[in-house]
Amino acid sequence: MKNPELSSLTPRTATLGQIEGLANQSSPELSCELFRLICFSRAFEWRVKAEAERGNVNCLVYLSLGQESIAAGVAAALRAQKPWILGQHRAHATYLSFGGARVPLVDELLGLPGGCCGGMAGSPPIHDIANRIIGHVGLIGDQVPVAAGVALTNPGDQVICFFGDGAAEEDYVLAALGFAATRRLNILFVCEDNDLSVLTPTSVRRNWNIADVATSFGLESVEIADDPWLVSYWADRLKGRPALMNVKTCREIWHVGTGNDGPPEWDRFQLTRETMAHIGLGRNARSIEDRATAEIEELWAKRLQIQSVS
Ligand SMILES: Cc1ncc(C[n+]2csc(CCOP(=O)(O)OP(=O)(O)O)c2C)c(N)n1
Repeated sequence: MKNPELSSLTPRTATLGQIEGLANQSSPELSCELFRLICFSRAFEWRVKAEAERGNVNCLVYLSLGQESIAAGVAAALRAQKPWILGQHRAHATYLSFGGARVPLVDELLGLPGGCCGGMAGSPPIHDIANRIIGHVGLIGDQVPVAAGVALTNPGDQVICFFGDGAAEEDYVLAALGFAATRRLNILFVCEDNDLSVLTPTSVRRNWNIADVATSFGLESVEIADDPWLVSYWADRLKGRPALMNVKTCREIWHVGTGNDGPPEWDRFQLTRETMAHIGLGRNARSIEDRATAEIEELWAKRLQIQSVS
């Protein structure tokens, strides 16, 4: 039972941690890159949804639609450093934003042998070791202690570990945060806080805040909304040391599968489009959207052809 008086959970708003004028002060290159990564992930996800509904994708599908601005923001800030990436089970946007090979991802979802898990696993354990993207294994939050191991054995490399607000409650996740703080591991932990563990809201599950816990361990921590400019700003500032970002976001699609229960609390994509127009990049944004749609069409058409003859 929720007892609001005892709860230190931060209220969910689309403007949490907002920095006035941030998008305006960002370079047009950064803004267009953020928007490009977001549009590519979204076009990919809508295609997965369509192909699942047509019966061409039959595996377990976890969509990150609505949450893709987080991966985009972190990737735009840190991808050039060639970080190690540990994603959660809902990681298409993470995989794509950090340059995971596209064809093996599509093949995985289509059940083709060229898939990154031989076409046998679906969304959860997608990985691309050549690009330092390590797959999730199945226990929620299992990637967090693995991230600590990767950081311990690769000193000097940046490690970025994504996990959900539900995973944040696992004992091994909390232990790994403490270990990272103690050993000063170079890990940026990113909690993709969509407020839901399957269907249960955070306020029913706990009264504590993961950013407070991380701070108490000695990690630098922030709590923000999923504005891509803000995510990018903080990812850049928190790199190179043990740190945590708790990013409030909205899942547009069911926990698993492709249905939805109505509009999300806020529509980050529409807000991002509006910001692009506001900072004078509306025309660029439209052509980025069109290009993403065309790229996805080309990518999927070829693989679907192969699936149909195999
Ligand atoms: C240790 C463990 N407990 C339970 C599950 C079942 N399970 C799979 S996903 C999930 C919810 C995860 O929520 P969260 O970490 O917030 O990520 P989200 O799905 O919201 O992105 C649960 C409980 C599991 N896979 N592993």
